[in-house]
Amino acid sequence: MKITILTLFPEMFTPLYGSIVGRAVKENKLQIEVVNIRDYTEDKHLKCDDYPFGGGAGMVMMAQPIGSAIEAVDPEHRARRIYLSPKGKTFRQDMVYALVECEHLVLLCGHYEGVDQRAIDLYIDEEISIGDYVLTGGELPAMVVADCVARYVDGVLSPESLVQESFSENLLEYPQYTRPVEYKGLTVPEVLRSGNHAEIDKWRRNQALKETQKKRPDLLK
Ligand code: 4G3
Repeated sequence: MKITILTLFPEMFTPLYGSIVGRAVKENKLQIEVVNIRDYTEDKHLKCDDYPFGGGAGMVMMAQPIGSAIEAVDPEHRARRIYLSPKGKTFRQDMVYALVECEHLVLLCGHYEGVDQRAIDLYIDEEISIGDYVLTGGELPAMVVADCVARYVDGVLSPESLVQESFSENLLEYPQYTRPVEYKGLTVPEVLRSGNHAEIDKWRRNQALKETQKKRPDLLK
């Protein structure tokens, strides 16, 4: 799978090469291509944004550099082209399962007050928001989407952890403990040290249900 990120701030993506995503890239399980939109401007001063028609605060990213960048990275429109924006459909785990089936994802990061609508109308398949808040740019949302998708690329996570995750679908996680058995007077629940795996599974499922009922009752409806 290949993920192309289009941005005016390519240096913001260096952290992506650390950790688990970076390992997948090194092992050639995942390709990540970060492209500077500015490299595609036809403006002699390399300008990529301009004042909004109709007036108002802030700047709008121009359609031309974005259009040329997308035509360069996905000339035959084989990729799923996604724009990260506060107006998008709220990102959820079920969307990750669909996106991981795509051979090529193009993630467009907007800045300023957004992007000329014609770039979206002409080039974008889907608008995604990672949640109901506004950031200075779409870079952090693009990293969130790339990280979520990378976890499902073959060989990035162990099959066991993904199976575990699908079993506990739509429930919050049960509490986890590691050594020592006692820390500041708090002890690890006896059942987890019993070696009785049927009882352990039962306890965990019950904890997950209780946790969900308390913190996210909406998930049980
Ligand atoms: C477009 C995405 C982009 C219009 C982008 C601001 C939050 C999200 C931007 C606009 C973003 C999100 C850049 N902020 N919730 N900022 O996914 O007004």
